[in-house]
Amino acid sequence: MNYTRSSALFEDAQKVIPGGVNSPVRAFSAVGGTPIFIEKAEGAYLYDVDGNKYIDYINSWGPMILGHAFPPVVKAVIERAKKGTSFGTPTEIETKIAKLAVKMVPNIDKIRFVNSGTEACMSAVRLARGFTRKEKIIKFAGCYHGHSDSFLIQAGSGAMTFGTPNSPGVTQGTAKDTLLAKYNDLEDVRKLVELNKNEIACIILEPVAGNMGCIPPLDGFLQGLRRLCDEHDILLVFDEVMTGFRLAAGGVQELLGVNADIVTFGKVIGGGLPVGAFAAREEIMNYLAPIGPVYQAGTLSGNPLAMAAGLAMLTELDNNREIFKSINEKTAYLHKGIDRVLKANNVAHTINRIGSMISIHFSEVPVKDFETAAYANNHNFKQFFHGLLNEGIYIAPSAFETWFITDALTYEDLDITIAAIDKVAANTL
Ligand code: KE4
Repeated sequence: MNYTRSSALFEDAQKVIPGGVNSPVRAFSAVGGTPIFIEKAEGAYLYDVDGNKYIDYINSWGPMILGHAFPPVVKAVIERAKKGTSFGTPTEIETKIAKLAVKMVPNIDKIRFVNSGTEACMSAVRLARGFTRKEKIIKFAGCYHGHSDSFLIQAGSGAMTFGTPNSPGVTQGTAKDTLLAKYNDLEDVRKLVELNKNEIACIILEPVAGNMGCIPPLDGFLQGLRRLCDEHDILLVFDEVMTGFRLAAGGVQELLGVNADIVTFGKVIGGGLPVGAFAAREEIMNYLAPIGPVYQAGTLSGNPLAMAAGLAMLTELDNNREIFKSINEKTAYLHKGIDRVLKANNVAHTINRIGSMISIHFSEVPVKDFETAAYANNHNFKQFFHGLLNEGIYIAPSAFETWFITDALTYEDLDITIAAIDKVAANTL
């Protein structure tokens, strides 16, 4: 592959944008090499500035579940743009997408739109704290909820149960109110709850983790958290930014039958434009300004242009529920093929999959939390990433990400991908 123009553009970008990127993971720091600059995308394919074509397994980190430049979304955006993009006033289209989301997702009465998953999760935690009048939160090592200060926390050392900042700029004052638990370890959560009686506002988690690679909850884990929250008057917050409108029309609450108190969304809900949202039963959502005391706001929140993209996307998913079956079957087919060729090449690996989320870990240890995810062979992953890139297969440039499957993929694309993995495994792993 020739990356000449991408390299020149990267050089140029770094003069005026930190690291040449507007989000760190895009800089390929975890895998090395020069990030590719994309010129355009359509369906399941990316086309970079050097004219290389890729089968895309990132899909803008999840939103393009129906493929890039999905015609109904493009049409909606073009039509809407002609009427003006944002007025800072209420518009009917916000009510339309809100009603559709409330119809599709179980156990929510009201929804508030924001502009990113980070904003959705940050607002959800503030709402939980305001509603319960308690200050501490529990999150899980390896779960990512965006870059709000309360989430950029790592486990405290030794006996400390509270977290410490994992980024400069996050204060100890903030970190002390975030407790870190081990994903899929109910006992660990129970201990933290007992140690911080009547102080915990919420437990926030990715109900299916996607930021440690894909890690489904062990049987009983979500149900156990639900019980714990009910026993201790703690709100359960499902961060469905990645899983929402992907693992089912109603997300993980529908798929696994466990109800959260607050649910956050992003990615798919915006159809590729910047949209996040958080939702809950009326009693909780009515705590939000202007009718309640918890303040939350945004200049472009619910702007008609982004709402038009999101409404077109959700309408398609709501009217064609067979999409979820189709995308899950394609992911299962891919899983089977990758497992076959990695085994044939004697490559130690584990594949985690649920619905259309899948990740490959170069380790034979079952990956069920951050520690076991971190145990995998990262050297192999780097080789694997670049080998596939060279074959025109674009996967996430980090072993701690999930592959995002789009229904625009054909079975021929999947066979090409499996054959490329076979070739890379034979030659470089
Ligand atoms: P954004 O603020 O990036 O829209 O959403 C934050 C977020 C919240 N919750 C979950 C479960 C998420 O996965 C994310 C963002 N996901 C990453 C990819 N794993 C976005 C990619 C990036 O940071 O550039």
